[in-house]
Amino acid sequence: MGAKFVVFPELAFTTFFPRHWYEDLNEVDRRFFESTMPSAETQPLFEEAKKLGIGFYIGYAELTQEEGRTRRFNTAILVGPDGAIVGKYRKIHLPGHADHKPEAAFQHLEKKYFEVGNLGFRVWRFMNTITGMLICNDRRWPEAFRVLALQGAEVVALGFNTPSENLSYPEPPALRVHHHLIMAQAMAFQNATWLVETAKCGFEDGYRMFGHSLIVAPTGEIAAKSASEEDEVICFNADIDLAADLKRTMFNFAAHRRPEHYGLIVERVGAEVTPAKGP
Ligand code: CDV
Repeated sequence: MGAKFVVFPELAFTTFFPRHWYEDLNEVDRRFFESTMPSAETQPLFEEAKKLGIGFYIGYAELTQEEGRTRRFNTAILVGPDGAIVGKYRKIHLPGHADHKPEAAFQHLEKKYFEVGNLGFRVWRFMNTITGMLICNDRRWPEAFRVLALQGAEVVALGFNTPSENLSYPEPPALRVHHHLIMAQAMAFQNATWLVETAKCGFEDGYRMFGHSLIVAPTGEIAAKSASEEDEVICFNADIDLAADLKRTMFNFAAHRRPEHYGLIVERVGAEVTPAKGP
């Protein structure tokens, strides 16, 4: 297809293991976490990409010794076409729960297995673009995209794992896909960036993932979308400058943003009812 940059899903080397409860964290580390990147097992991917001159984004479970202790992150890296790791992002919005819910159809234990990422939302000069990284649930939070856009992001890469079934309450899979699509289109347009979102799809461990990998243009239009729940590659020849007019006019942040009125966004976490007094 002539692709120069490939985006793989979140936790691409393993099953989405947070759907399972494990008592023994040593077993989890052994089966699912990477303590070096690349490793003997992952090196062939780096070599093949280098041979083909392809840069890539890939997500994995990262085991690291930092600040004198073992730490676990849900991580993504940006790898240049020369095979060198250019950037690292550790997932900040961790959904789910930390406790065992044996009555549930499956678990979502990201809060048990991972710490909140400690590297912030950053962008890198990468393959003649300015590229930022996010992971899965981050795509539901406008703040994450805006922080990348304020650093000039032209491309946002994001891998995800979203089950077709809602763990918390019954919801038709089509509605879940609808939310995925409207979020992606809105985030790309409002931040005038290209957005590449890559899914796990079909049945993994017997659990269905809704797929719908996307490439969204800064116009908010879907440029490419997977069509099935089978393995697929989607490709688009993106004009990185497509957003230039949008960034000069409607979303000229320097001209139109009013951060003096946005303070609550960083001061307050949960919603509190605080009605205005007076007219
Ligand atoms: N891997 C994820 O972060 N998944 C979440 C949950 C809520 C399904 C998501 O936002 O898609």
